[in-house]
Amino acid sequence: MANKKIVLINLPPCPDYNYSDAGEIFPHTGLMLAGAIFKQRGFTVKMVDGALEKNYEEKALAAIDSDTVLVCFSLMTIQVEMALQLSKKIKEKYSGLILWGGIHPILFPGQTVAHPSIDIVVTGEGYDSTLGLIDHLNGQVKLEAIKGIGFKNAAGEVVLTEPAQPDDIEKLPHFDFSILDDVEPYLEAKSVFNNEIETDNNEKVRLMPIFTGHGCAYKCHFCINAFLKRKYRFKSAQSIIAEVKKLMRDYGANAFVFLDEDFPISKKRLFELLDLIEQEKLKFYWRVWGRVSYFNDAYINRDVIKRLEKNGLRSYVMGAESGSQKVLDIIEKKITVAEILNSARVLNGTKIFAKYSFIMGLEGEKREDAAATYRVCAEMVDLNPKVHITPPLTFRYYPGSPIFDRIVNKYKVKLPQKIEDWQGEVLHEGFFKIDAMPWIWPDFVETVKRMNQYLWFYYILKNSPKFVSKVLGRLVRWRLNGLYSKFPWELHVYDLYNKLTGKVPLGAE
Ligand code: B12
Repeated sequence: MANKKIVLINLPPCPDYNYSDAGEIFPHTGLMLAGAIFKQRGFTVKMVDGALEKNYEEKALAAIDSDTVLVCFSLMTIQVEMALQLSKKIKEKYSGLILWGGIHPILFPGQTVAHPSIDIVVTGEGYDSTLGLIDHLNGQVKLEAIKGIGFKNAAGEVVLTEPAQPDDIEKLPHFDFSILDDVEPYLEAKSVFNNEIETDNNEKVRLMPIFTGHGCAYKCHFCINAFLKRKYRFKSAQSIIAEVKKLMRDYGANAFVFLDEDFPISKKRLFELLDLIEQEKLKFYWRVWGRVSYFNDAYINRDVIKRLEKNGLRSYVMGAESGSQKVLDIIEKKITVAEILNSARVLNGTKIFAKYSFIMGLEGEKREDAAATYRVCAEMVDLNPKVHITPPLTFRYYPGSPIFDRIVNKYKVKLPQKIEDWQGEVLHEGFFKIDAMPWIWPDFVETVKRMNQYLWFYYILKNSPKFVSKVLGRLVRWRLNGLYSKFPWELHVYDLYNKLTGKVPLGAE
């Protein structure tokens, strides 16, 4: 064999993926990390990316040849259907190993690897398991000696090996973009809001991701990091700056997304990063994820905001989760509604774009709590008309969380027992639909859908100067405050206007 080859396959984010509407696309984190490790150890690595290319199935099949020793997928639950379909096709022509990594195999390793088209699953964090796989591919160890995987033994029985150690972040390589055929399509900073990264001299944004932190220090009840007990580990400011400089030099990048659940949690690192940017007179733009609670006199105060802005911070993404303090406390988010509103207020008028996500249907949530969420969202738009609020998503229950076991047992929910059953109608917003959520109020799905449209409409009205918009704004605010979704005539009028003017409709039927 000339050179051992590994084919990595990233699937489209969902089965009905609309390529023409695609926003930002970054190369897949799990596959990029594994790819960099394989490449460092002498393998030829080829990435096929279904998030970019519609004909990814043909490309993947064409990439798999007689040199190929391993084909890898990494997937969420919503991608099971596509992964199964392609794995079956690959098995028809290729007798080597097919591996599935990512969140779905981690949640359901046994039933996943039981399928005949899947040979290996990665059951936890990937660094140690990837090194073990390399030894296996080099003929040095058997599969049973590799930590953190599942496979079928000679008798066809599923074997899950002992868990791997959590990744040591300093050992994880930075992404190796040379495993991609072409980096250019990933560099374009397409965003719902074109002005997210405001450049000083109107220069074109060339955006690249850098993996700067793994896991999270908080234990919010709803979060996957808490169930997986992923502790927070982070790369140093020095290592980040070295990578920034490399990517600026090699790819002409001028903006970076720091992939990290909570970048500012280490004050020391944040200030070291700022010191380095200033000392080395570096000019680049960046985005981080962080908590709403850091905007206070003792930490990110007015002076620090100015310093961050001057040194290129352009986007700060926050999980706000709920506008109801009761719900925030139940889920142990450890933030207050006042802090959510304050973060929107202090970022108003700066170049730092404030982005938020919310969740609906959390445990204990009542109709009035949901109304509080939309009321707070509207207040945030009042305080900072440029905020970006992702339409609230429905809470998902993952195995490992106490709430999941309680609900499944109490309501005798029948979970899919085979990997083939994790597709189609059983899914809602990317995970298993659990209808038995006792606190969910009537008309939840319909009301949330409609209120999300009204929230978007409110944002548009607030950013529009016309008098009629101000009047309509009051009406829409009234609807959001009270979850009044009946007779949505304003949405229909707005949609009609959009259709007549050729703009993108709101989606109100
Ligand atoms: C980035 C991200 C995305 C990205 C990319 C997805 C991806 N596959 O990476 C995008 C934007 C596409 C995305 C979309 C969605 N996402 Co998302 N997303 C995330 C997020 C925030 C981070 C994932 C990540 O990069 N983690 C860091 C890496 C290092 O960890 P990792 O992926 O687990 O990889 C490690 C191991 O698993 C292993 N590994 C993984 N792959 C491989 C491969 C090989 C070969 C090997 C050896 C090892 C290995 O090694 C890695 C290093 O330790 C997670 C939440 C989270 N905190 O994890 C949600 C999450 C994965 N998303 C989720 C969901 C539901 C979605 C959506 C379906 C729904 C939605 N609206 O949010 C949408 C898609 C719908 C659509 N219409 O587009 C859920 C998935 C739950 C599930 N059961 O599937 C999560 C867990 C969020 C949550 N808490 O609910 N998402």
